Amino acid sequence: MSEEFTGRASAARPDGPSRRGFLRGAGLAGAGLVAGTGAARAASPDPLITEVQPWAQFLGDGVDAAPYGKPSRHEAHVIRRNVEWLTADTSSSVNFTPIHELDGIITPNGVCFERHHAGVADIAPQDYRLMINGLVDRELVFTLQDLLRLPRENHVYFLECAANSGMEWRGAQLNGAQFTHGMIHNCMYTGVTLRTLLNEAGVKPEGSWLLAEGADASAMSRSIPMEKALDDCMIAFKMNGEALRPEQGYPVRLVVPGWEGNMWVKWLRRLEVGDAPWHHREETSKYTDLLADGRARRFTWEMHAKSVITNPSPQAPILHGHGPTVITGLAWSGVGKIARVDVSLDGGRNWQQARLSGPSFDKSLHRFYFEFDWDGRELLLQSRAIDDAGYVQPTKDALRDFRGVSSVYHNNGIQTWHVHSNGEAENVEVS
Ligand SMILES: Nc1nc2c(c(=O)[nH]1)N[C@H]1C(S)=C(S)[C@@H](COP(=O)(O)O)O[C@H]1N2
Ligand SMILES: [Mo]
Repeated sequence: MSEEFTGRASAARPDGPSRRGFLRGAGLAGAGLVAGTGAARAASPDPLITEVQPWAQFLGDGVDAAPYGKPSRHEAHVIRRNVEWLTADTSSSVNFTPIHELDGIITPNGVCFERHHAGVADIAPQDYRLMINGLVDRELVFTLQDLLRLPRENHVYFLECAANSGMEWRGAQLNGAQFTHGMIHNCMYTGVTLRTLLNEAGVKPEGSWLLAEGADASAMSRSIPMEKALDDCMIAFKMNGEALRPEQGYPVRLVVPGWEGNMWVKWLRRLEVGDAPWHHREETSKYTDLLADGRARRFTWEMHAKSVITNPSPQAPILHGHGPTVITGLAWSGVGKIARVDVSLDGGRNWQQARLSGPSFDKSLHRFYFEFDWDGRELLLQSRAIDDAGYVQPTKDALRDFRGVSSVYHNNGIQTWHVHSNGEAENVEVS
């Protein structure tokens, strides 16, 4: 067996690396660098380097300790959180993704925000059925096994609740990116396109709308235009490689790329083809946008380009003091890809282009970084997303001019964090 697997038992070796030896090594490595960022400190005596630590003196957990792994116990604060006063009851409520603790573009399954209207339905895979009826040549019922016989696709998409940032319409309210922007997650979905499914049933020529219905007590019936259904919608049974979580609609949910979250029907049980949008139920008809003049917009399905700086932010202050500092955040558009993200340190007066890193998929989160040397100055941090259709994320005031402040939904205005000289950040607005 290799040293790698047997080395632990002799970890408390008396001949461990001496401090002198280690520092010499560090010096050599340092000499190879042309110019550092200045992010590291100069080597100096530190027991965490020079002393053998407990985790190297004893054997750790074996391979049977965690058959399904969990994050390090030191990451126990990285959890979904809800806002108690927001809803009367947790089964018709929402919690928020801890976006200020994540990086890259994929949301880990255990922290994908949840939005339920009647709690989580518990469905055994053998009891799962999906029916297709209405204006079709053949009304069909699929079991999960039936669905697994159809050609599959993989796609990474964000799901944003239309109410994300909805509490911010009248002014800065919730102090944390998790709460202002955390009704979003981004997963790789494995499933079958609606095109494939509907072809099995054969849509009649007059079939122009699709009603999607969930198996939970809320049913969450949603009307989707056939054009969208046949374009890029899919049913998914896997997220990020594993079965959907119960919270996300196990065993099957609808994926409606780029469109507001409420259409992504979970615990999907029926697709009915019709020739008009269905009458929306009372409790769901509130998915409209009230305009400044009192009229309402309906069927505002697309999620427009938006971004937020996740670090620093109120729950994630700058802890390392002055010097090299990484600003990072997320940008997305329900229309396509993100072409560019700009960052402002002074409340939108001056903008500099941020660096996108990681895969750039259609209707997916994009990760951006902006590195700079912080001198301790107070900052008014903002980010501005521009998508590949040329749409520029608006300021909150520009949105209000058009939409008023009576809306709850579709607030994609530019977020401002006021970073104080001690590194703490606060949700504010600038005009
Ligand atoms: N069956 C069913 N589907 C549903 C809901 C629901 O309550 N029941 N909530 C919708 C809403 S409003 C949103 S924003 C998304 C949330 O998906 P998530 O829980 O995976 O975050 O699911 C949608 N699909
Ligand atoms: Mo939602």
